[in-house]
Amino acid sequence: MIIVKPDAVQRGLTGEIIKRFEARGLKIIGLKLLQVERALAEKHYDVHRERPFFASLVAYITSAPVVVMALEGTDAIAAARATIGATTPSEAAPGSIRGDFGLEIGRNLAHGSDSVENGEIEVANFFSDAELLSGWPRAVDGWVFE
Ligand code: D4T
Repeated sequence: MIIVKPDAVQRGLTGEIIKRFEARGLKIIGLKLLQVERALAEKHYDVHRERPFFASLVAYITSAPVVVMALEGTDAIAAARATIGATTPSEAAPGSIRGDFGLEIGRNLAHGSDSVENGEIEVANFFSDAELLSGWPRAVDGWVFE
């Protein structure tokens, strides 16, 4: 589960960010623009509820539209998180989304699930079953997956 966060949408980086996951071979099975409501933001970041940055994190993610994306692929979690880069953009490797476009942790452009289990929970929080096209036959699959 990927979130193109409000700063990335506002900066016109949505296409650039989607492009990187697509080019890597990850398969899009869900994609939409929405404004995250406070209740969903608090649920999404529930593990950080007691942290001092929780309020600003919720304010940030609800501040403008986001683009959410459900992806499938080999080692999709590790691949997507490497494509996004380290949580603190000033420390993220050049070539990663955060390393190429960001500086501050509070404007770190994109979210990627940190486990398959959390990914499935997050996808269910953001998408209905009808909005997901798992298993659609992509023409290049045989050239991406062995
Ligand atoms: P997300 O969840 O946005 O993909 O980020 P990460 O997986 O890379 O990082 P995380 O879960 O540790 O943090 C979630 C979110 O909280 C913000 N944050 C985090 C912050 O503003 N200050 C902090 O000190 C930390 C640790 C940034 C990402």
